[in-house]
Order: sequence, then C-alpha cells, then structure tokens
Amino acid sequence: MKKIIVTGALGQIGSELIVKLRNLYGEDNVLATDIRKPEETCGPFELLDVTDGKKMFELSKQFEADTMIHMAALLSATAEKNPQFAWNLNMGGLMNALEVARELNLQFFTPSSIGAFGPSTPKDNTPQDTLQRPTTMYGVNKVAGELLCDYYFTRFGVDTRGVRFPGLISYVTPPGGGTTDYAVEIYYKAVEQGRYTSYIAEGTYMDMMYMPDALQAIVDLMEADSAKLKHRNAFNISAMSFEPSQIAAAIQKHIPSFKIDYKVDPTRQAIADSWPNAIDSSAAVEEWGFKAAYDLDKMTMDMLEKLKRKLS
Ligand code: AKB
Repeated sequence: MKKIIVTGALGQIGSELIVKLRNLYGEDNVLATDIRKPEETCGPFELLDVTDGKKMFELSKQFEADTMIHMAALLSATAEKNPQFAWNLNMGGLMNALEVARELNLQFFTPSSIGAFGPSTPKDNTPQDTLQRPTTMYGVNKVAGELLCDYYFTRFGVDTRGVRFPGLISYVTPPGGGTTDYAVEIYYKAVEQGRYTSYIAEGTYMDMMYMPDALQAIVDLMEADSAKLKHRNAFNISAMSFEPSQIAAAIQKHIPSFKIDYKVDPTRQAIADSWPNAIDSSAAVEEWGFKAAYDLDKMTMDMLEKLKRKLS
C-alpha cells in the first residue's frame, strides 16, 4: 500500500485529489499538507509551508511516505503580479520537495502546465517535444521545473513523473489566479446570474480538462510501468480545446437565455495569447494510456447539474 504526502492539498486540484487518493489507498495513507488549516478536518493533515524544507523532510519521514505529490504553487496570473515571490515559492518549493524525494527515495509527481509553452511554440497540435520559450514567470518556473525533475531522475534516480495540465474545470474548489479560470467562472455565473462577462477575448482557444479526468491522469501516470515512460517530465495532456463563445454555446443548450459579453483583461489575454491553441497528447496515450472521459458537452451537462445543486 502506498503512503503519500501531498503538498498544496487545499488547492483546486489538491482538495479533490486527496479524496480520490484516500478512496484508493486508504484514509490514513494520505497525508494532506497546506500552508493554511482546512475548515473541516478529515484524515491526516499537517500545516506546511513548502519553502520550509526541514519541516517537509520531517513530516515525510515521520509519515513514512513512499510517494510525494507536490501541488503547492502560484498560478500564472498571480505569479505575474509578484514574479520574485513566484520564483521563490514555485522553484524553492519544488527544489525542497525533490530533495526530500531524493533523501527518502520517494516516487514523485508534480504538475507542469500548458504555460510551459510560449509564443514561438507551434500553436496547433503542439508536439510533446518542441520549442519552450515561455514569456511568463509561471512558464519560466514550469520549464525549469520540468528540467529539474528530469535532472533528479537521470542524476539521482528519483522516480519523477509529471503532466502539462491544461485549464482544469471543477465545481468543487474554485481555482485561484489562473488564466484559464474564466472557464470555471462562466458556469457559476450562468447558474447564478444567467450571464457572464469574459476577461478572455472571443476566438482565444486554450486546452481544457474536467477535473475527474485530471485526477485519473495523475493516478494512471503514477501507477504506470516505469520502463514504458520515455518522457516523464512532463506529458502533454488535454481533453478539449475551445474558445469562450463555444463554451457559452454549450451552456445555452441547457440555459437558452444565457448571455456572454466581453471585457478583456490585457494581462490575462496576453498570457492566453502566448499559449497553444491545442496540444497533442499522443505521447501520454502511447506511453501510459492517457484517456479523457469528458468532452465539452458532457462536462457542461455535469457542471451545470452539480452547480445547480450546490448553489440552490
Ligand atoms: C493557469 O491558468 O495558470 C493554470 C494553468 C493552465 O496552468 N490553470
């Protein structure tokens, strides 16, 4: 049985991931950590600031972890507001986490992102191995992180694995400070107000994925046969690519009166413009069987149904 320590466990992905991992591997085998306390406790939890490498080491050792899932990070738009802090948190936290994984021989996962690509990257069907010259601090962190994880694998034999997540959509925990967050907000506003003002311009395509597929991808990659992995850090994965008017049209199939208009935020628009339209996930499919169950229509139906219940 695995013993997994998760950082950033109260974040958008972490909060759902710990539930899935506890269902799969047992409640007491997953230690959730975060910089703030949970509102309600369920299962093992410890406070942890990921820039404190000593505490990270002690918690992992005491828990007798064999796996670390390092999620704590600032997202793209927040990182752009305070790039120096983003570097310290994203890179400092990752370096600490990799060191703990090396010292305690832990299997290791950390997410990269479509943010690891930049304006010179091919925009359509973006290959697994291609130009990566991002123009955001978040992207710089993600590329450096991918390289660092590969380095810890080749130099120290740490079993590092990762994916390049697209925008992730969920009705459970809202994202904070990302560029793709509009694709979550739009569902909340559709249910609450029947209209949404998008900060991303019409015609701006980005890759997206529904949270259940993202969580399954983490589990599948961590369970994959190591010998079959040629890439490791980090695999392109995407479930769909759309632009704001297409998600609005998908919502209108269920709420015909729903309206979208646009008030573009130049900072987040510039970030979105520097990212791919649609990435190619074929390396993940070939090397560890990546598969997404949700497309735009299926996700929209589920999001609206769950949000109507949640917000009523
Ligand atoms: C963001 O928008 O910053 C994230 C991401 C794509 O990494 N959702």
